[in-house]
Amino acid sequence: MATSAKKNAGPRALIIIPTYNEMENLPLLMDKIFELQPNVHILVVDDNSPDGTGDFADEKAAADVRVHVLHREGKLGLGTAYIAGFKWALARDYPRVFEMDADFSHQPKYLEDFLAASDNADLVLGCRYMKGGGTENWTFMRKLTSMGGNLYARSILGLRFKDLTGGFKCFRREVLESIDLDSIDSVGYAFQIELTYRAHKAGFRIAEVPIVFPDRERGASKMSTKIVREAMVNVVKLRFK
Ligand SMILES: Nc1nc2c(ncn2[C@@H]2O[C@H](COP(=O)(O)OP(=O)(O)OP(=O)(O)O)[C@@H](O)[C@H]2O)c(=O)[nH]1
Ligand SMILES: [Mg+2]
Repeated sequence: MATSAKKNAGPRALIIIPTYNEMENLPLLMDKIFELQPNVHILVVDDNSPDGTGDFADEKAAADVRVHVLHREGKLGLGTAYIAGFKWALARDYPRVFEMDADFSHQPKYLEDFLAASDNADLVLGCRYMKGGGTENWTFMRKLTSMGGNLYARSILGLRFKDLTGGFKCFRREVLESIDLDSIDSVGYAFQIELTYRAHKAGFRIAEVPIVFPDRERGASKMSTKIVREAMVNVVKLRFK
């Protein structure tokens, strides 16, 4: 059948990678992704990285039709970078949309597991806190913050998913279409929690796949205590919205 053949010929997914100073990681990451998943597209959302990450992404895009770039004026935060990426994706034909960090904490080898799980789920979450998942090289404090944050969000929001703060996710486009993206105001971990909560509230099927999450080896972290505080406040706000 001509229509289904045409449908199958398109890319399997768009992978959105927000970047701020990821020159040490992005070239390696893109190569690895395409080595394992030649039939995906990548959208880099770069916030005018001083280290030239955006220029590198432009060069890649000029040479490879699978690569796309969104430039923003300055460091505007992870949440809004994803929202800009989601809108870009929805204006095109991608059946699935990934969120993925540039720093190899989200390992490309798991992409296939997400794609397989998304045959029977509308949203797939990469989960560190189930059999087969985990974290590597985390300090005790980091573990405590992450596990505590998850427990806190799960109990306040009444969700059964084990990893709500992770940012390695695969959405079917219908989920993103159903969410009023402009009404999301969280930026950090709260952004991840809010998207999953909204998908759950809207009745979408959510699955978790185990991932091992190594700490970043190259480049600098952009995580801050402000983001942890925002998550604590916004989870309560979400519950009563
Ligand atoms: N476009 C854009 N990307 C960002 C911004 N902040 C962070 N990122 C990117 O978002 C991803 C996650 O940021 P990280 O610094 O790794 O944050 P994290 O994973 O919570 O912290 P670490 O585990 O310490 O690395 C990376 O690809 C960053 O380059 C931002 O303001 N704008
Ligand atoms: Mg990271």
